[in-house]
Amino acid sequence: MFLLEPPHPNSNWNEVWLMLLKMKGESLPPKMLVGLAKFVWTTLWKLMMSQLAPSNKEGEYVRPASQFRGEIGTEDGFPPEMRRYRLYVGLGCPWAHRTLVVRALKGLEEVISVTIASPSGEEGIWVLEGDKEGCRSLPELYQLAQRGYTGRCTVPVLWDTSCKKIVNNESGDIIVLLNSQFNRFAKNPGLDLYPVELREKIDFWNEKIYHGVNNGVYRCGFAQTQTAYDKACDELFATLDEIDAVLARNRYICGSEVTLADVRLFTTLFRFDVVYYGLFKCDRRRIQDYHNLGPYLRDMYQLPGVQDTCSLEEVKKDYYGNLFPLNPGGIIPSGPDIKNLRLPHGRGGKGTAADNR
Ligand SMILES: N[C@@H](CCC(=O)N[C@@H](CS)C(=O)NCC(=O)O)C(=O)O
Repeated sequence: MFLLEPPHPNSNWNEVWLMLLKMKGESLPPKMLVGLAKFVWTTLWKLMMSQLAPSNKEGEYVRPASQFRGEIGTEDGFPPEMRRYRLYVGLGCPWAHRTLVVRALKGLEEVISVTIASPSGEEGIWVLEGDKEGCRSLPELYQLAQRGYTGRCTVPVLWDTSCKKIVNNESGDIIVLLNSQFNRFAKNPGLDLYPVELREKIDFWNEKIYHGVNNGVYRCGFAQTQTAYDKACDELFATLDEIDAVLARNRYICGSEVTLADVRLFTTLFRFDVVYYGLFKCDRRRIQDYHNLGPYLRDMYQLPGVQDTCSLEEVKKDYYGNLFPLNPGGIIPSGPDIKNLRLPHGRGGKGTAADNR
């Protein structure tokens, strides 16, 4: 596309184009072929990465902030009601996956419906099939909620089916709302994943895990310079080592009970050996090789209802099939085998530690 329509008459593309025309039908000398291919591919790669992954001048990935941050149940917020809200999720997405895990743990399947969006490799957007609002894609849904919206159209979305509005599109907020605002209708109202007495500790770990691990794997995979990648990778594995040490003492991050900090960590760990290790170059160590993180991942996977929220095939298809600049051939690897996630985790006997910070 770019070669046929050079973007600027005086640009280097013109020279490339003329050279190609001259060479048509002849074989290129290897040095020229390599030089040409490198120039064309790196230019395209930079162009595509700037769209896929906004970065700062050091080449570090900078995640855009979520735009809809509404509340459920507060005075000026949206009222909690049975079957009023819907979650739009993508099964490959770790942020959306958090919302499905909390919905399952709290027993909110009858209360909050789910629409699954699929990534379109051709259009680079999330598409919807049979959407109840009549939208063909997520950008259409965002436009329905707010005409003229120009930000990114991301999953997850917590949607109000009554007002046709986006309540919230920040997974960190949505899981807090699901944990606390629908207890009247939940099957497991007694399960509190964000108890007041642990909030300080949970927030502390949330911050660390977000920066080092959840967003950390993206900072590795979307880095546009070697220095940016090295920094992200060092931080990622330092954080994983730190968490592994905590999990030697505690069954879960903040003690003996599962909390939102575990949910947030889990959805990244679940994808780690399968996509981040290879595609995002997070390859110093696999999760299953960690003494505690490996069994902990199995423990989380085996919590009631969690397994049903996990689709490794979709994860692989989504990342390897759609992140074109990282995997232009689109080949999806065959492994690894996830049967080991069903093996006994042996973590039931772990106690609580008074302070694991
Ligand atoms: N801050 C958001 C991030 C969500 C996010 O980045 N979702 C990705 C999928 S994994 C997405 O929909 N990306 C589409 C885009 O950026 O255009 C959250 O945690 O909810």
